[in-house]
Amino acid sequence: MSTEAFRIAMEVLEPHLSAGQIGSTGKVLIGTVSGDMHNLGKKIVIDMLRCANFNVTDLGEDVPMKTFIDKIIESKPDILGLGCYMTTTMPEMRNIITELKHSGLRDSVRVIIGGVPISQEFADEIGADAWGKDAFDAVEKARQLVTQAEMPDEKEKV
Ligand code: B12
Repeated sequence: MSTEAFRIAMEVLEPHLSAGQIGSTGKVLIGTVSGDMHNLGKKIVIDMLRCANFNVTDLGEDVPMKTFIDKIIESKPDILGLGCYMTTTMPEMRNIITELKHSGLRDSVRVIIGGVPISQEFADEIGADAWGKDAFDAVEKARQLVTQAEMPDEKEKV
């Protein structure tokens, strides 16, 4: 219920929050991994990213790995956001990062992950670039990832 209240408020606020902002902070492709239908947390993250002037494309829920790969090739995002909300769907995040490497795409996109069972430890384990603890943290980390991509010499873990 609180997520729905947040979203209804954001529909009113968003046009005002982004008014006057020029250009985009960065392009984000985001989705909930295959087998997982949860989306409330992801929606909050998307709203907050949009308020921070990120151009966000939401691929939805239960997104097949192939769709993530095809959309990365098609739209060349700066950041790939993966949401996962059950321990049973966590392995899919590792599969996607492995597939990015096999497809030669890993260096072209920064990967940020989040969701109830996700931790910094898990992000490190599967080779993600960042973990977003909550929506505020997600925006902060996304900003840092875009800055890193623009200044690769300054790359350090976020
Ligand atoms: C609401 C809910 C549902 C709703 C989902 C509605 C919706 N539209 O999403 C419904 C009722 C449909 C549902 C269904 C199921 N659920 Co459910 N669900 C929950 C519940 C109660 C809350 C999740 C939630 O929305 N939290 C609120 C949001 C705002 O928080 P959040 O997701 O953590 O998001 C924040 C951060 O994680 C972060 N974040 C989130 N996404 C992202 C993404 C990125 C990229 C980044 C950087 C950050 C980030 O920022 C967000 C905002 O601060 C949790 C229990 C819990 N307390 O977490 C169980 C829970 C996740 N569900 C669970 C289960 C088992 C199921 C079902 C399988 C139940 C069933 N037997 O059918 C199905 C799933 C079906 C499927 N294939 O997906 C289990 C998972 C257990 C596990 N193995 O890990 C949980 C943990 C409950 C439990 N304790 O058993 N569920």
